[in-house]
Amino acid sequence: VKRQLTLALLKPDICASQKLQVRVHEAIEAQNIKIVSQRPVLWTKEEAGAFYAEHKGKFFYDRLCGYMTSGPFQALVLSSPDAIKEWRALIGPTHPCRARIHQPTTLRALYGLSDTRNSFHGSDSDETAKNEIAFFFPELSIDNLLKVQDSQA
Ligand code: YYY
Ligand code: MG
Repeated sequence: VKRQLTLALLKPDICASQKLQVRVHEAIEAQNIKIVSQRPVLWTKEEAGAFYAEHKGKFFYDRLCGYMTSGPFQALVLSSPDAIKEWRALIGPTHPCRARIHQPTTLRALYGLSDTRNSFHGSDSDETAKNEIAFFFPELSIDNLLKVQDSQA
């Protein structure tokens, strides 16, 4: 089975609680999604701005960068046959209040706090997944990882 990689972030509010972080890892593994690599991150404003460059100028940009620099968070590389879609399906819609109405079992419905403090990030395409994995894990070779994953699957 061919596997796909995606980049997930467990944002600062999740990582403020060891218990929550463990619960989220369990939810990921319960979907048969593998956690291939993980690392703690603490961002400067500049790093937040570089990652969220596509949102510069939007009304929520400053509060988004403020949130993402408010404390340590966790970056994960996830692997499954359809990792990008599966992880975004597991986290649910961007806005936790909407998630609670329409998709109440998703992670943002369960743990998200507000439009900005929505607890999770997931890459939205193959191209962005590659770039975002390289952003947080520059030492990883994505091609090698995929080869290993495919031979294990
Ligand atoms: O991909 P996703 O995270 O679901 O949403 P995006 O539209 O890419 O926005 C990125 C990020 O920006 C979102 O996770 C929270 C924040 N944000 C916000 O603070 N307020 C909004 N109205 C929309 C997005
Ligand atoms: Mg997005």
